Amino acid sequence: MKIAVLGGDGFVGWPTSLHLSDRGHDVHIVDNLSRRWIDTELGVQSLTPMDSIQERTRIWHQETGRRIHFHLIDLARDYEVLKRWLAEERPDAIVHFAEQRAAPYSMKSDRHKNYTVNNNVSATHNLLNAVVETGLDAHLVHLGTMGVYGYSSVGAAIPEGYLSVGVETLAGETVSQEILYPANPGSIYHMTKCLDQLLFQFYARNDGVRITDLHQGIVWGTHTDQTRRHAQLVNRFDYDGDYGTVLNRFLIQAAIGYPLTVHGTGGQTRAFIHIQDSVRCIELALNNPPRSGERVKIFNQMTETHRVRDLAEMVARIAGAEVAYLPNPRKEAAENDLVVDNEQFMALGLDPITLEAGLLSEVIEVAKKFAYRVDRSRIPAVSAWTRDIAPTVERDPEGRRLKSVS
Ligand code: NAD
Ligand code: USQ
Repeated sequence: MKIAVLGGDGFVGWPTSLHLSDRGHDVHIVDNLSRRWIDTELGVQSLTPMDSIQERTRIWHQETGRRIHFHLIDLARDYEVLKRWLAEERPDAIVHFAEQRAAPYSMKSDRHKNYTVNNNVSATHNLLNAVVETGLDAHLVHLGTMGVYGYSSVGAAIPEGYLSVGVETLAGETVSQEILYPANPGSIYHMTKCLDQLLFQFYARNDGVRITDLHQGIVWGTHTDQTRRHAQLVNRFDYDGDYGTVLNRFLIQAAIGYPLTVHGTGGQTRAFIHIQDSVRCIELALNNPPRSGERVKIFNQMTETHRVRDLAEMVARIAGAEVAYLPNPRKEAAENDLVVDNEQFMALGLDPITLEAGLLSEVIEVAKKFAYRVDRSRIPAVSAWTRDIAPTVERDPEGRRLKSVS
């Protein structure tokens, strides 16, 4: 298949592009490199030294003989360029990663809220609009989030996208309907993914666009089979307070002897998936497209759930680290249970990689190798969800006073 990977320079997009290219697909990365600019804005860098996208694709060609093409397009702002590109290239499938994906970054200031909404919603709408306008019958696979549901399972497993409800009619009968599971976003970023869902619902029904939405949990790990092949194919690895996600942050913190930064009681339960499984799931989704006219196909892309404090304790045990319980910069439930249905990927043959000491240690080893690149002052999470919360998060676990960057 000819596959466009939008956002293919990012943490999940890069290993996905390599995996699909390795499987023999003709891969075209479209990216505006905004994530690299955000590193510059925040004064941080990936823990791993990342080469330019052109250099990365050159090394991939040198190692495998396969070509991955790169196209510099801003999906949110260059609608006409995107439309022309789709009309000329006519991909069979499109994988859409190209959004601002950090919840803390989206809550940093009014400017960051505006940027996240404008970038994410316009990128998704421009894409759908251009697919219809160019008459393309490409299967669109979007990376959504578990966060569209909120994180409470109210005593029942969270289903894959849709919920059966009984509606009482005027005649007193109960009619059953399937609706999108009620959206309950916890940040501006997560809210944009809820808005994306409505855009997908509309375009699937109105124009017959074939869409799969993957409601993904928190991705952990760094290497996949393909990124291991050459030092310059290494994946990006975020550790800072805005883009680093919880388990990867704990592993890096353990590697450099920084107390593990648990927010609040650590009673938050979240869904997780290893980066290798994430790329496998995307391939499975690409191989199982919906028909035109079918409703949006929704998968829960996660393999296990864990409580944050349990993860911290596990990492502390493996690596001999300390755990710091800190004021929570976010507005979120202090404790929650989470049970999630992921039957569809299991039925398609996913054999999950679950958390185990060996894999966690592998990530700690990568982190130790690049520990010299860590700026410890960028570890604390200082983007507060509200003005009331901000003053409570101004000290880091090492007791230093902090100032939020905006
Ligand atoms: P990332 O920030 O590393 O990658 C996103 C890529 O998209 C970047 O290369 C960026 O430059 C590009 N991009 C952003 N806006 C763009 C635009 N307007 N035009 C063109 N390119 C643009 O993020 P990631 O961690 O790889 O996540 C990829 C997707 O998966 C996101 O949509 C995210 O919401 C979703 N997701 C990620 C995780 C996770 O734990 N990382 C979990 C669940 C879902
Ligand atoms: N947390 C800590 N300590 C830290 C960092 C985070 O206790 O140092 C806590 C947070 O308060 C939160 C939980 O860990 O309760 C998860 O935070 P996170 O930053 O790992 O994940 P989140 O903000 O939800 O976002 C990430 C990705 C996002 C994706 C989402 C999937 O950045 O793109 O959509 O995971 S999910 O969480 O399932 O919605």
